[in-house]
Amino acid sequence: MINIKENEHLSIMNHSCAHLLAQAVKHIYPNALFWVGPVIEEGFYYDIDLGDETLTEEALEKIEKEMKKIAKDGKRIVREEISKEEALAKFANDPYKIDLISRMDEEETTISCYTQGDFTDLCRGPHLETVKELKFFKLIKFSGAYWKGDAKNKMLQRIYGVCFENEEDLNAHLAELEEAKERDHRKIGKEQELYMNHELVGAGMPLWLPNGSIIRKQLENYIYEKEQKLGYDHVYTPCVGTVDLYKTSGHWDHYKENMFPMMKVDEEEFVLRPMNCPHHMLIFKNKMHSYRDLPVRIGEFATDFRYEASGAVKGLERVRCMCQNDAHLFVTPEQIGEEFKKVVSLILDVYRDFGLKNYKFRLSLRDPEDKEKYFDDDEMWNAAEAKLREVLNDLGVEYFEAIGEAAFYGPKLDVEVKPAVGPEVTLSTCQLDFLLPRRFELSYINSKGEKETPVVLHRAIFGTFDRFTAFIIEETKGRFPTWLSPVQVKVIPVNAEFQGDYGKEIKDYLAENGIRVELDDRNEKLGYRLREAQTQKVPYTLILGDAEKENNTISYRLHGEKDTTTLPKEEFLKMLKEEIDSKSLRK
Ligand code: TSB
Ligand code: ZN
Repeated sequence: MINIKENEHLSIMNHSCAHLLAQAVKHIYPNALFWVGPVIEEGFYYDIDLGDETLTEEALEKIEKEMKKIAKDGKRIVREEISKEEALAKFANDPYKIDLISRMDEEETTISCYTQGDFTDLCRGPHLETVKELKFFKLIKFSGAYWKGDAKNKMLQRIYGVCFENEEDLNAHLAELEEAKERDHRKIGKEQELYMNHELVGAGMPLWLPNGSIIRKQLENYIYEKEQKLGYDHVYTPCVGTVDLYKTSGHWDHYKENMFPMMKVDEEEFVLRPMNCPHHMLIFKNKMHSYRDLPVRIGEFATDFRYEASGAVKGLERVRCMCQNDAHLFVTPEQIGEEFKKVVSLILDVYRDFGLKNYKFRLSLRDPEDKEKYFDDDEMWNAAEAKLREVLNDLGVEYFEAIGEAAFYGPKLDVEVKPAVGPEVTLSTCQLDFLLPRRFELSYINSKGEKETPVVLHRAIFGTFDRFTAFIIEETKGRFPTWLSPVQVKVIPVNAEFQGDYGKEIKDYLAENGIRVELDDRNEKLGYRLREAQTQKVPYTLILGDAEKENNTISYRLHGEKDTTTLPKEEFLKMLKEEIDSKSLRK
């Protein structure tokens, strides 16, 4: 998809189109007041106070029509510069503009306004010469947006739109948006009954339905097996901790705004945990360690709670209750490189298994100029950062560096992915930490018999099962590989009266052999039942008629194909098992 913000001319166009939108809104809703209307990657939006009015699809169409009319009329867009006092006087009746103007820099003595016909807006510009150039635009959607993004403030109406230079570009963009909507995990999640939300449980607290739970269990088994082979020790720990635990870790001071509030039980003060590191630190500390035991790798599928803004919560991708595929690796300083390499190799391995290609590695380093922001140990930082780079180069991994993006406690590597809808998010992460082991006073005995502090690597390969599932749904468009599919085979007797028993026999045969199979022997037309299996994206559909029944065979059709193949049931099972065991990807 074209990134409007990165294209200078399209940016200007979209910005002018935002003004056009505001002008049209003002014609229809004379009392409307305007907050900000920035250009974004996907076009533009404008946040508008419509008083008690709320928008509808019809209203959006009406606004778009008015925009076309104004554009055709073709007024020039005129820039004017005024002083701060003049601006305050000009917009005296507009609390939003007053807010903007009064916060402008004292040095900013002149303020620019842009006028087109009967509409003037405060704006830095630049803009097009005339609204006539705005021909190929579309209003996309609207939503509520709190003023300044703060839930304590008034809810404004946000209208999104996009503008292009020609019709083809606009149509191509609209088609891409349509496609993105189709693969949005929230849509597929509903269609395929993967998860649900309920207001009685709460925002950002998904309930995994049986189909989604099958996928999650497969993911758990898959990564558990990999981690076992790599020497991880899995544990179970409570999803609460005392406030003191999080004071010791430093989260209480530095992460509190992302946490659910404290609750008191008897004399103890608890929090729902936002991270599992403190628990794992205590497990490490539970016994003495020698350098010979290191690395110690403590893994857990751990439930965490984070206070994400209500506006940011999104399907399975950004939740308030999540399950991390977490581990903390305790290493000697000399082992950092080798252990980091194992983590990156595991990430690559997993992404290969899932056929994922659309991702980027981001290496977050400290800004050497800004020492205040980072844990003070130059030597440690320099050595660690050099090591991480070296590993990535050794593995031939492409990555980009984000200077100044490291955490206070160490550099990190993240994997960034782009969801169907919305901005990029982090999936996998591997974070070096020099500080937490000190805060918990962890130690091991080194080869000279002295006490030394280990370094910790925090890592989550899937990130969370929640976010990874969201991403897999969107990448596969709900056509999961057979090993992940909630239903792997659908058995359809052509006519339940004649082949119903045979259908049941085949279903039982496959089920007994560990295949997830459903029988559709409803009294519905064959075509109807086949179409339903298609919509459910079941990998294999078995069609059983008289010939199959007589010869003890099955005829299968792969999802999305018309041809059928006939095989003895044993051969079909063997083929299917091989495909599942090897975790083959769908073609
Ligand atoms: C890796 N302490 C480390 C851990 O040891 C940690 O918590 N890191 S994290 O904050 O980056 O979170 C790990 C991963 O969880 C992220 O990379 C991201 O993929 C996922 N994640 C974070 N917030 C959310 C959320 N609100 N919803 C779903 N997944 C999330
Ligand atoms: Zn951690």
